[in-house]
Amino acid sequence: MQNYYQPEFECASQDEMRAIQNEKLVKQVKHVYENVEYYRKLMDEKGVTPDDIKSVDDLHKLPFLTKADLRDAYPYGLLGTDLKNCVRIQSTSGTTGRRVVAFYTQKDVDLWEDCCARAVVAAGGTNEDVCQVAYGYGLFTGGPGLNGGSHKVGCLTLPMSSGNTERQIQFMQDLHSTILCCTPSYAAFIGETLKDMGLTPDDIDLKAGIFGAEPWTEEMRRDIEKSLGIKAYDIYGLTETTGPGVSFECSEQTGMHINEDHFLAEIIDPDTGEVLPEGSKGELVFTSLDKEAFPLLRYRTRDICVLSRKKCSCGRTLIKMSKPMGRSDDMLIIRGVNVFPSQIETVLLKEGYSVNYLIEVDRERNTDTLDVSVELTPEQFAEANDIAAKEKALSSAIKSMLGISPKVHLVAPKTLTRSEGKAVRVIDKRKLHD
Ligand code: DLL
Repeated sequence: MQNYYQPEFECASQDEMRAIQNEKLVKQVKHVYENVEYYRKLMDEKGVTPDDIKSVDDLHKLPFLTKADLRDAYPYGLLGTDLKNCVRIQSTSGTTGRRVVAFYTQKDVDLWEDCCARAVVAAGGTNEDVCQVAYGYGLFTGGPGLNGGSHKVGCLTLPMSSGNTERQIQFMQDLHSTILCCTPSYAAFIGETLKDMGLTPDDIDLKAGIFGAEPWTEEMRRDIEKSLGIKAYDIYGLTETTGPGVSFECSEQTGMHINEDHFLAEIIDPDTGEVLPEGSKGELVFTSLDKEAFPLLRYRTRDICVLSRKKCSCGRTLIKMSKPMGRSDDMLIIRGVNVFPSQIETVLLKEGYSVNYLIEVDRERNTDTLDVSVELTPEQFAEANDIAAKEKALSSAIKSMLGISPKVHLVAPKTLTRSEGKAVRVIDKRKLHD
């Protein structure tokens, strides 16, 4: 039987949803125009006024916001309300040189937690569950977001934060956790540690995981599901639009339902900005329909994916987005070929290797080099013979996927650094030289 947290929105007819969106959009554009000088200027430059926006059909008339705008307006330039009405900030780690600081009113926090609660219920959560939140707490949105969602559903919430993996497993056993929330790379590490501790999935009570904040492949999903004995659900979001819960997966596991009563989604051509029809692959753009404190309109995420309104067996009518393949700025161009790290991950897991890998790109004598280090499992290591032949075979499997040959290094177990949050699996040394 399917359960919903807010069926009136999650299962609304398309006409009902459109009416909600139209009404909210008109109000939100006025709110932004009146309160956010930075965006008002962009609208004025484009010659658009709030009166031009009468429904979702007029959305395309509004200007885009980009990460560069966020940098320009940092920290208060995109605030939509008085600072005294704000109760919280969250922020990104800023590892790629950008730091996003997002502001929330109490209402914003409340709606954000509702979005996360929808995800918890879609993963089978009820007030009988014990939900272990092992996303980082603090400025990162993962911990606070899922914590709030889990509370709203009435789960017993374990605010573990990430790290201290053996203790995570001990708590999991002692308190009979049934749902785990963390990044997929940390889930894989927890699965590996469980095994190292001489335990199996039968020794824990987990039934579901809610994993997101980074790209992960279907192959990785299957690995995690096996190592923890669970069903693994994807969850997506970004600090700019609140955090996790912009979209979430249901039992069908064929893409994530976007909470489109709060976030209006478009797909555009990243080069021209042209809005593309449903089913086309392109850059995801979000307009937040309710946010008071940080109300971004037509925000370009740089995430590449596809939208679909195909009927879903779970009964939800919310539009779905495919797993993002990675951000357009994560794409590597190696010897002129476009490479997404997820393509390499797919090959590695298909060939029976682990998710512990590192991609290094460099430039030698004006030619790009691609090195892929892959950790062997203890079993593979114990029976390892003819490593050179195995490296060659893996290199040609990657070549047939990408069209370019990497240098593959099969390395001993536990030699690559494990991740407790978002995994760093790519080092582009070319950027360091520039
Ligand atoms: O990662 C929010 C979040 C926390 C989502 C916990 C899910 C779970 P940021 O740190 O601002 O926010 O990073 C946002 O991470 O633009 C995507 O590129 C990537 N991302 C997030 N979720 C997924 C996912 C959080 N499920 C950026 N699959 C986004 C692929 C994801 N990429």
